[in-house]
Amino acid sequence: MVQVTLKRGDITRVEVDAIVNAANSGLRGGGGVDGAIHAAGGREILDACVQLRRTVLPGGLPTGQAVATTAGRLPARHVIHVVGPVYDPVEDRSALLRSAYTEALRVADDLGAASVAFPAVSAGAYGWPLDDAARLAVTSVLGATTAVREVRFVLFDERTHRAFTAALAAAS
Ligand code: AR6
Repeated sequence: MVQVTLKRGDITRVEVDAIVNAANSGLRGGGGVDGAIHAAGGREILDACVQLRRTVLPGGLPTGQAVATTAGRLPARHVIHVVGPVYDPVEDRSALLRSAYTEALRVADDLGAASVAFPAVSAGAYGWPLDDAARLAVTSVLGATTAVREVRFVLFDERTHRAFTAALAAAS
């Protein structure tokens, strides 16, 4: 089974095989963790994203899906871009958030990645309530069938770290 660890910090500094980016469908960069990854990783990541849009993803990366690029100057070898759902208080979109995690792990398997770091997908600009985002993240990873050995959730602030700590305790 995959080993899950939690860490507070900046995902761009983490030395794992692949880090996951909470991207948008256009793959053109943005704010939050997406902005941080592009800023730290350099132009090579954006060039790879533009190339994907020109070739296999002309309509963009659909919500709940994942695709890999180079990690440019980052210590990780790959960036796996996922698009989490925008939170909707009326429509239950949790299956799409679960899918962002499991699809990222599927892409990690294709890459042969043994260690993967995730941010709290959809828990920032996309407005997902933090406790529920943490629960869905942890249970999706623990329930996934994958060859990835280590998943590290890298949480940017104390509040997010606390929510993930509680979710992991509840799931274990
Ligand atoms: N390392 C780890 N986590 C981070 C970092 C970092 N360097 N920077 C921010 N976070 P968000 P979303 C946390 O908004 O909700 C972008 O503009 C942040 O505190 O980055 O999926 C994209 O282009 C929060 O806990 O992603 C999309 O348009 C978590 O990462 C949109 O935002 C996710 O927040 C995606 O929104």
